[in-house]
Amino acid sequence: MKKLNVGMIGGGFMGKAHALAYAGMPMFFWPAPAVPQRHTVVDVTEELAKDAAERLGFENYSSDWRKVVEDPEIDIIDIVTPNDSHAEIAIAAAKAGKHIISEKPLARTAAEAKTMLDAVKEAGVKHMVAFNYRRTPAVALAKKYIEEGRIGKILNFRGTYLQDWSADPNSPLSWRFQKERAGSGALGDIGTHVIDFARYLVGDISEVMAIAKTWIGERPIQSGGVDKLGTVKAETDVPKGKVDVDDEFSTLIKFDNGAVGSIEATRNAWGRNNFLTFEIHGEKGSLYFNYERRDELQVCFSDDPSDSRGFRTVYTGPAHPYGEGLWPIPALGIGYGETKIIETYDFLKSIAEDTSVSPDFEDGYQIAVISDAILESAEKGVWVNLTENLV
Ligand code: NAI
Ligand code: SOE
Repeated sequence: MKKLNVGMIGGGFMGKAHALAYAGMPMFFWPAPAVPQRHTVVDVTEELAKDAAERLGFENYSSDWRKVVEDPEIDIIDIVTPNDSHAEIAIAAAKAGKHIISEKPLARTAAEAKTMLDAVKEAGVKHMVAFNYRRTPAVALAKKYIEEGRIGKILNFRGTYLQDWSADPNSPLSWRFQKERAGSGALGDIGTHVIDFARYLVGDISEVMAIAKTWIGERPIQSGGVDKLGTVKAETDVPKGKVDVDDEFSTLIKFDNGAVGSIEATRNAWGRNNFLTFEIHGEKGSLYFNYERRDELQVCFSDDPSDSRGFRTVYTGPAHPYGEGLWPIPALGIGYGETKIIETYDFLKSIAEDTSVSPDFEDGYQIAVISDAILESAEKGVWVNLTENLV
């Protein structure tokens, strides 16, 4: 069986999720299209990299991603670092002929994302951006119903991503609150997942009209590079630094195909955890998904008997997308790890079978164009047409 060596850059939260997926994928999808080998992990110091290798099961470690990108033994570069390093690593990896999976958002701006897209196209390597939530079986099932025409022509998409881990002003000023490192705030960090849903399920977005807000203007300065997502609070008397990204945004959207809708995201919504939802209304039915109940797709079809019409729950399992590899009984429980396992499966399949995979860097770039347009619209208070924002 074909083996593919992975060089993973970054050993934080996503390093853990991707390492789990490399280990677990062949256990779910067997025979695997190719078996990923955890070859080398990189972090910013030798100490952090060694620790990551031990924790995450990598054979080797390094504090120099450039050496790993050039290593002839490596087939895949996996970018799980904060957003400011995605472009530099991806462009070097493409030049070295490596296949690349990068965490989202692809880059801090559309212009930066475009340099990455150009590099992978030029090199002819496989590329994927890790919007893993679309690989939740219930989301893929919604896509299947839409493609089968089960809800007819789509009229409206309403998407949210609400969290509360940054609602406490004492949650430290990690890289996620710094424009230079993150690009934007809730928008790039979590709003992009909803934009990915909207494009995946409904189609291309043509115009946006947005508002954006920063509620907490400064936060305690954090020592160390890893973002603990508000789980570790700062001491009360540490110096504070400026937050220069959005805490939340809301936007109206128009799609190319005539559908309309809205997207909103915040990390300051007390009581909301991973409240990533969509509700889609079509001429013949509606679909509703909430990641906090990710085994379930709520469906209502207009031709259901009128005396029992209403939302009902489909629990995903063997009869649904990716069911052949996952658990044998519906509602046994899809977790975050499974979405990453499916993502890894699809990426390795595209390499082994020389096919395209999505979302790819083109999608990542288009999402960056939409994100830039949302910020521009929020600043100017006007509708922004996306064709004018292509780089
Ligand atoms: P994190 O802060 O937990 O970990 C980042 C790791 O990268 C740290 O270990 C840090 O020391 C290391 N690092 C930073 N610069 C580096 C460099 N130049 N070379 C090598 N290592 C470096 O961050 P987290 O949460 O893992 O986020 C990483 C990326 O994953 C971000 O782009 C983020 O937006 C994305 N993400 C995606 C999620 C998803 O659901 N798809 C979930 C969480 C994060
Ligand atoms: C923090 O908001 C975060 O880890 C995001 O970075 C991820 O993309 C999201 O899936 C979970 O929350």
